[in-house]
Amino acid sequence: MSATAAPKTIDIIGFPMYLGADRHGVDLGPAALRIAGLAETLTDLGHAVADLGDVTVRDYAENGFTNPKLKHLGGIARSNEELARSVAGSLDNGHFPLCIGGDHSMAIGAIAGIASHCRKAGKTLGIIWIDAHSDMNVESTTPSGNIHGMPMAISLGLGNERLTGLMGFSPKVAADHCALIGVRKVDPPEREIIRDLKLPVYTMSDIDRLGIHAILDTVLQKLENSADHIHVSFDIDSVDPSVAMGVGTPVTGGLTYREAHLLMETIAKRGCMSSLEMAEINPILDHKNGSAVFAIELVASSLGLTIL
Ligand SMILES: [Mn+2]
Repeated sequence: MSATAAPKTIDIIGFPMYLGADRHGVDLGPAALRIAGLAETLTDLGHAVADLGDVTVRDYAENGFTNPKLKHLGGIARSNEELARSVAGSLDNGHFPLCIGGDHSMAIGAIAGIASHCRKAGKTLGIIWIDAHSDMNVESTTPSGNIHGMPMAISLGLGNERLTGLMGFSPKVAADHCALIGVRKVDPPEREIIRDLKLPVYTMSDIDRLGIHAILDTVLQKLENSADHIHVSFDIDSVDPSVAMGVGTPVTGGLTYREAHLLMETIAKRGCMSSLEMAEINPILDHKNGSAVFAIELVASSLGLTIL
């Protein structure tokens, strides 16, 4: 294997969360990635890797009351608090946090931790969000009540205070410092919020027309000029289900195998990524752990693996 990225000290943090998806399967994602050799692959690339284990996930009862528009709020909030502290600690130590999920509600805590570190260090946060969905729902718009459809909105300061208020401040990031890539499934009220915020969204149609490389070039140039810490939140459902079938919420018409790799290779080449999440791997819906193997290839591409 050939590596180009500067060696990092990588902290793997598992987030075996399923409450945000309201069904089991994605909670096995971190185990699937470990079994497929995540730490070994990154060590082979020359990085120092420490596996910090998993954040605790428990479905805490809310005094017998469950809000159908914010399912499992208590458990999700508590686990994300723990994740946020762990991620912030990793960055404060000068390490690179790699969060592995688990459903995409993981981004609530990961981004809260990153934003908290940035705030202390006087850095501006930029986020590249790679996803089939925009994850911009709030309590009043969600069709399912599943919190994994809300983390982008929550990071922008929209939604339930228990989640937006993690680490004691909100919003975590400015809309202008985000870029959503690969989007193809947006609920009508989400469209309005995206328009109101002028949130930069690159849909699959944009990728068809302009090409993934040109889009990423624009995004990275803008973020490199406006942010000091670039976080990548990768929802594996951004990739076409024909490439990765073991995902939480599959949507046809996604990134091809090569588009996904080129995206991650380009990020690696620019050397600008300071933290990464890999979310929504569901080995129950998979075949021979292929989606976890593929996800590890993508992580490796973003951290320096090259063809030559
Ligand atoms: Mn997502």
